[in-house]
Amino acid sequence: MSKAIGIMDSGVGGLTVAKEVSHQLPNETIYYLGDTARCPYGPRPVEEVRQYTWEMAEFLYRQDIKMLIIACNTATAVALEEIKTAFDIPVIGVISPGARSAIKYTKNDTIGILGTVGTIKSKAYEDALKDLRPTTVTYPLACPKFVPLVESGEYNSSMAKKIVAETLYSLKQTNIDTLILGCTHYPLLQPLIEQYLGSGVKVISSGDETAREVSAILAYRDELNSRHEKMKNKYYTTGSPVIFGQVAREWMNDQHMTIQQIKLP
Ligand code: I24
Ligand code: DGL
Repeated sequence: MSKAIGIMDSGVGGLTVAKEVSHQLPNETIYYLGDTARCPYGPRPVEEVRQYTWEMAEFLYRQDIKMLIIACNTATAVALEEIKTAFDIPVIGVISPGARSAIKYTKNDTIGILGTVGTIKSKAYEDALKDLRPTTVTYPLACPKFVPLVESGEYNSSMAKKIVAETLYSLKQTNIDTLILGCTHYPLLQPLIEQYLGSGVKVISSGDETAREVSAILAYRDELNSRHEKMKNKYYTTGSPVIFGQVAREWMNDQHMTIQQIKLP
C-alpha cells in the first residue's frame, strides 16, 4: 500500500526516529511533521501539550497516511491513549516499545528512565514498566539541560561531558542495569551517557525500538510498500523551513526531500 507513514514530533528531535524507520524500511514514504515553532514541549503544561499533539495528529491524518507515529516522548505520555482511539489507522508512541525492550534486557528488574520534565512527571514509563512487570524498581530522572545541550550542537564537547556527569550522578549510585533514553534528543548523548555509567548499564533508545515495531505492524496488516511504491519524503514544519532543512538534510541525508512550512491548527 503506497500511502505514507506519518511521524510527528515537537521539533527536529523526532528525526532520530524517522532516520531509523527509513533505514529499516527503505521502501516506505515518510511524512514528517515537526512543530518547531512551539518546541520544546518538555517544560509545558499537560493541557498545552495535549492540544498541540491533537493539532499535529489531525494535520498528518488529513495527508492520507496509513500509520501515525508519535515520536515525541512528552506528547506520547500525555496524548497517545486518546488519539489512538480517535483514528482508524494504527497510532503508536515511543513509550511502550522502549519499556518492552527494557524489560527484555534487565536482569535485576532495576531500570532507570531519563526524560523531559513533562515525561517524568506523567509517570508514563513507570506505568508501562509496572504493567509489564509489577516488581520492577524504577529510577526516573528529568534532565532539563539535555535538550538545549543537544540543540546547541555541543553534544560532544567537554561541557556536555560535565553536564552528563552532574545530571546522572545520583543515578550512578543506584544498581540499575538498564537505562531508557525517554527523549528524542538523548541518543545524541548516548556515547557520553554510556561512558559515564560504564558497561554494566544497558542503554536503550526508545525511538530505535519504536522503529522496529513499525515494520511488524505494517507486515501484520499487509500494508508494507513494494519496491516501486516509494514516493518522495515530505517534511512539514511550523517554523523556519530554512533552519529545519539545515538540520534535516544533515541528519537524514535524503536527496529528494521537500520541506513545507505549515500553520497549526
Ligand atoms: N540539533 C537539534 N536541534 C537544533 C541541532 C540543532 N541545531 C544544530 N543541531 N536546533 O536537535 C533546534 C532549533 N531549530 C530546529 C529547526 O527549526 C528551527 C529551530 C537534535 C536533532 C536530532 C536529529 C545539531 C545537529 C545537526 C544535525 C543533526 C544532528 C544534530 F545540525 F544534533
Ligand atoms: N521531543 C521531546 C521528547 O521526546 C523533546 C523535545 C521537547 O521538549 O519538545 O520528549
